[in-house]
Amino acid sequence: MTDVHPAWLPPEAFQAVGSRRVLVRADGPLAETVREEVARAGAQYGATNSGGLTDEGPADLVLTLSESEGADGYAISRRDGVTTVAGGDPAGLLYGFFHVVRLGEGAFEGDREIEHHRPAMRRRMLDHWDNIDVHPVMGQVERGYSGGSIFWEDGAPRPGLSRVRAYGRLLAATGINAVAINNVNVHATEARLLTDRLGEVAAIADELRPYGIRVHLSVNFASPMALGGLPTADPLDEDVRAWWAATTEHVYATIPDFGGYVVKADSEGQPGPFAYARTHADGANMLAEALAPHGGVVHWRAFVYNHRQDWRDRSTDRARAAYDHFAPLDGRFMDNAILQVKHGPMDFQTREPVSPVILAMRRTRLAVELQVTQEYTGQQRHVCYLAPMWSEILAFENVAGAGDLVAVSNVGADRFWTGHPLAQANLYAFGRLAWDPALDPATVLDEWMDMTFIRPGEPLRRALHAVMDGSWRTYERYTAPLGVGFMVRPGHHYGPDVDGYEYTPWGTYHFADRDGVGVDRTRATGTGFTGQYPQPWSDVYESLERCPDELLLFFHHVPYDHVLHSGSTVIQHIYDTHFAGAEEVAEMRAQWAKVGDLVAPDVHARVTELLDEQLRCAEEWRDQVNTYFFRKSGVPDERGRRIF
Ligand code: GCW
Repeated sequence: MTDVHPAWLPPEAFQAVGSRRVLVRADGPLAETVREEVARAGAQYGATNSGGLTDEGPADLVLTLSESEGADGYAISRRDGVTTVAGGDPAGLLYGFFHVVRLGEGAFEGDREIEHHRPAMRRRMLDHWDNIDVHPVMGQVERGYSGGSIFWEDGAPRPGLSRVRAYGRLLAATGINAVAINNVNVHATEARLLTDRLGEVAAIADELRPYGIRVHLSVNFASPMALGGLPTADPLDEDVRAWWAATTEHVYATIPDFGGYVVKADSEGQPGPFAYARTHADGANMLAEALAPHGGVVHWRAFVYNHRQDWRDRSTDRARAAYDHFAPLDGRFMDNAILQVKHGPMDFQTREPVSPVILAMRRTRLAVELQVTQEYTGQQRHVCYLAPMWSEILAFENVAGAGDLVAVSNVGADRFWTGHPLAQANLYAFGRLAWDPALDPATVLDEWMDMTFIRPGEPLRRALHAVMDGSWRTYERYTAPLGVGFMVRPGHHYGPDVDGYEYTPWGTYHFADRDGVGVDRTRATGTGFTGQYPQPWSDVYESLERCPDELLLFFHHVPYDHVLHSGSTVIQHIYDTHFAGAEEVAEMRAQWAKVGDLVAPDVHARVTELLDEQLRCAEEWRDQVNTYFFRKSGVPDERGRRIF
């Protein structure tokens, strides 16, 4: 435990609070947590006669309750030398406390007009794709790049679950209030977390509860058969419904504040309602009904598509699948059934349009799903600060109005939590943007570095911004061009392989030939996917003239000499961005090399090593993509750079 990196909560982050007199006027478990936090900080930094908790005034910081602030909300103000945090409820008190921590000394200076803070999303949730067992292909954490699970080791809960509470604390400091602890691909061992291994879930819930985090569980749709011995999992079968009701009741008897279920059904081989000719509303509502009496919710994933497609069949378009399945069901889901939709229509690519499902389901509760784990964005070997991408997504139409924001966690048993130390910023930023989607990514990065690097001086601050601010766009430049996606090595998805998925059953094609590249998803001549968008997007994406450059090849198949809005041809754009992307990584590496004296040696060494790998990999991407398109098109680089 002592060896684990403190991420954004090093002891120094508590210096300002720890050296003040603090009065906590509230009761209950979360108020107790705040008291413990204050006491811990006070023990470290309190002046002998004034630090830490005080039972009655005078105090420098008063934490109290005020219902008018609403669930999870708080107000912060300062006058006459007293900073006041008023939480709408005990959770709000906790979030208000961490706000004070973020402000540091700033929380105790001058006067402060009252500010009200309320989360935009009611549920701010991380999904772990953790398994108990180590899966032969996927490892223990599916798409995990930070070592094993923080929950399980050697087939059993980790001794003492010691990192789980620290994890909850880190998450609470960003505003996260829900965690699903196991993989949505629910294998045989993990399915039993619902029944005879429920005690393990309860133990994890006990660790997270003090930080206001509810535990959710991924369940297998076929559980009534696999665990209950029933002959069917048909959602309309009475015995199946009774099994779910009884099983769920037992879950709540064990974990009264259990959050609910997460379900991946009829998706990449997972069982689901289609086997019984039932709809996904039937499936989701069955679980919603079992959960409703206990106040739980089901997150039902919309990631349903044909993963055994024939690449020769040009009429099937994977991007269309979720909308085709779910849009007709709008209005048919129960209130506690939340449709969880990946942010894009494909699969967490570096650049995708917002999924039309999110725009279409006006009568269904929605969760938008992001991927903090960097499956397609460099697997935590590359610096790729994702907040700029998420803010673009959240700023689009009604996305920020979804009630829930969910993301696949990037955390594991690694001592830096996230493999790449700088990937901690993605976890931090996810929580902050779920709280307030309008936050500026660079400001969030400042918050993160102020705590993590203890208010760094200008040189380090500038270097971190130089390395991180533009890293998502840099990554985009050296990987698949203009929104076409994939081009990754099949299976593990790291590094380039332009045709790796071209003739596979996965529905992920770029259709490059000697004349051009891109997927025609227009209504006029293509798959008709553009028709799933409301206006104006339906026409914007349909039109070759109006479609944004960065999504051009997602929506259109164009000749290599097609001229972009930028003035460049598609082929020259491919060359230019790939040379630029690799050069930018070299520059990031140079920036980082300069701050060796300003960062803890272990952090500096790990990041340096990873930047070397990022540069190697970016050059490999550059050379494979450029060579591929040069060979296909025969068009030379205008600037005569080396293409192989
Ligand atoms: O991105 C894909 C991943 C799978 C994952 C799936 C999903 C958990 O490659 O590993 O399975 O998405 O989101 O269900």
